[in-house]
Amino acid sequence: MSEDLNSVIDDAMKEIEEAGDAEKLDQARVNFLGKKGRLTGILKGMKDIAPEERPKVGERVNAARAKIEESLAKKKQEFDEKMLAGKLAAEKIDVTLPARKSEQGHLHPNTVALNEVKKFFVGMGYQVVDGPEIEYDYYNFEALNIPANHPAKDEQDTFYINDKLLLRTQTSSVQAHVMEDRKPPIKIIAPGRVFRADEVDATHSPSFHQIEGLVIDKNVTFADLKGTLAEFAKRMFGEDTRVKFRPHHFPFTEPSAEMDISCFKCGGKGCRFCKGEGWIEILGCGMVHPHVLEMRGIDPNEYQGFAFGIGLERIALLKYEVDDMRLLYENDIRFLKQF
Ligand code: 2NL
Repeated sequence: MSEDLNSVIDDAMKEIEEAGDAEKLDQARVNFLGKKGRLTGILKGMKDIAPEERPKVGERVNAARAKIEESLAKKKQEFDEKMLAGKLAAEKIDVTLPARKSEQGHLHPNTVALNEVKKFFVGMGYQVVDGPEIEYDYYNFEALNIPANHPAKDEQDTFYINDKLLLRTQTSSVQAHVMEDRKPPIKIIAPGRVFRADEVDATHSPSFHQIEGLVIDKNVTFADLKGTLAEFAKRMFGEDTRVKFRPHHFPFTEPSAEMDISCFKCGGKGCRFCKGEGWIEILGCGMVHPHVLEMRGIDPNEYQGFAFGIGLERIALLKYEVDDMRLLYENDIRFLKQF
């Protein structure tokens, strides 16, 4: 009997030691401690042992069971530790690796150009003002001295919502509000989206952006307008940029002009970019019409003003030498990324 028990322990130790994985280890447990296991067999054989021997044998069998259980537990822990180590190794993160870059968005060329324009005018002491895109007919046209029979008012050119409301065709409407709400001195720019019933082509879109400027104070002259816009042109297109003012007509300014800049590609000699002209038109401007001031309750004998309107897309296209406005609206990231 004692021989038998010792050999069971030895066999158990050997089998546990040699178990290569958790499954084999469990098999060893079943082989020795399971219902039909060898140790269980010995326990079952206790009934054949003399009663006075039983406590002693029982004690030895229990000790054997404890030894086998301990050995099983130890081996199991070894497996658990090995498995954890393997898992940790597999999930290891190298925190010293460079981060994977995520695809970043990009400022639209319009936004880049607008930021630059804003920076210039804010630096000159202008305030940036905002206003509604849906506007009263009155503020978009009449307040700006655009008479009822003016061609710009035609339904062909303007998106009307009803008799009184429309989508603003220029941001002067914002300035008309400001002149009503505030007393001079006024020094503002009004950037924003405007709408015209135009067909889409390389230079037209039913929705585009304008930046209009307005200065009203005592003793404001055309020289102030010229100096301001010449400086603006230099900042936007380079220090060597020269400007030229050509007489023009706008209902809301008198006198009115269009401003050209010397071609920044050829310096004025004439090239493909300026279509051989040497000059590129960039904005419209003028002295605020006395009638416009009067309508807003500003005395034209006391105050004068100058105003200008710049097409933002035009500036962006020129700056980035893009020849088709449609590219600005397609939101093709391959195009936008270049700026
Ligand atoms: C253009 C012409 C211009 C103005 C806009 C203006 C605004 C007020 C009073 C007087 Cl409140 N004038 N704005 C003046 C001259 C020209 O824009 O061709 N823009 C692209």
